[in-house]
Amino acid sequence: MSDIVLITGATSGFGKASAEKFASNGFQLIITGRRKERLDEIKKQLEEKFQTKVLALEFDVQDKKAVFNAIENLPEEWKNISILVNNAGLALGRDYFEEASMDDWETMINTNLNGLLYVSRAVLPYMIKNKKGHIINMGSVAGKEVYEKGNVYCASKFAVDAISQGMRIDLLRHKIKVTSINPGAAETEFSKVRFKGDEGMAAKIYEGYKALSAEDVADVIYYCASLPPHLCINDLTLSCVAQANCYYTYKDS
Ligand code: NDP
Ligand code: 8X3
Repeated sequence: MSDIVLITGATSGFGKASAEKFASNGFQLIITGRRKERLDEIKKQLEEKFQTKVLALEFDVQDKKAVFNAIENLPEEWKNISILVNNAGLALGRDYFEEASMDDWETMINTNLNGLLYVSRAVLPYMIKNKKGHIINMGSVAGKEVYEKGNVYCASKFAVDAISQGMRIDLLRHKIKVTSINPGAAETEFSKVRFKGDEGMAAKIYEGYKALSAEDVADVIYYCASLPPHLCINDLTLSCVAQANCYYTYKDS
């Protein structure tokens, strides 16, 4: 039987590209997201292209009940999840602290932090039972350095960093690997979501340099997931060659 990987936020960006990468390497996939039509389309494409099995689960990671309902009631043959990619997440707005929307703050905390906690807790019993598992959390360079107007998005990713460290310690006795992956700027739907559909503002973020692609990040996720059982990349930061950190990106004028 093939290994099963569960990827949250598989309707776009890193999650979608990772689904393709794992499917092309013979994994069975559980893909999740809120946009059902996209999930169904991706499931169909992956099954046709890679002759693998794909289960699509539609839920909002902020909704604790929905998360547990979906994962606890998986069909028996889908319960042996060996890899969890906690990828679903977003930034909303890029505003000074005193001007930012508190609703946006709550959505980021509820998605990037609480969502990751709920999905992890729901999946972990299967991994603990099998004494085998790998949790890959999507952090960010924004979880390593705080930039102007990044306030709560950065805080949510610093929290992912802390939770990854905590999980790694507490799950040692179950032989479960925990990896935190921290990409720099990558051209996905991320900025379109952050700027609430303003395509012009989103495009500006990636002007004058070649940002990471979703496929670049998926390759790194897959690399971390495909190492020998005794070897774990705990924490990995990557960026395009034009970006040194959150503050320095070399752009063509
Ligand atoms: P995209 O916007 O392209 O994809 C985000 C994914 O998350 C979508 O599939 C979306 O699915 C899902 N998602 C968002 N909110 C929820 C929710 N409440 N419940 C379930 N699913 C949700 O962005 P990226 O691929 O770029 O981002 C993926 C992760 O990587 C995020 O955690 C982001 O913070 C992080 N990141 C992104 C970087 C970048 O520059 N792009 C750099 C560093 C980290 P749907 O809308 O269907 O629910
Ligand atoms: C996304 C990267 O630099 O826009 O996490 O915060 S950044």
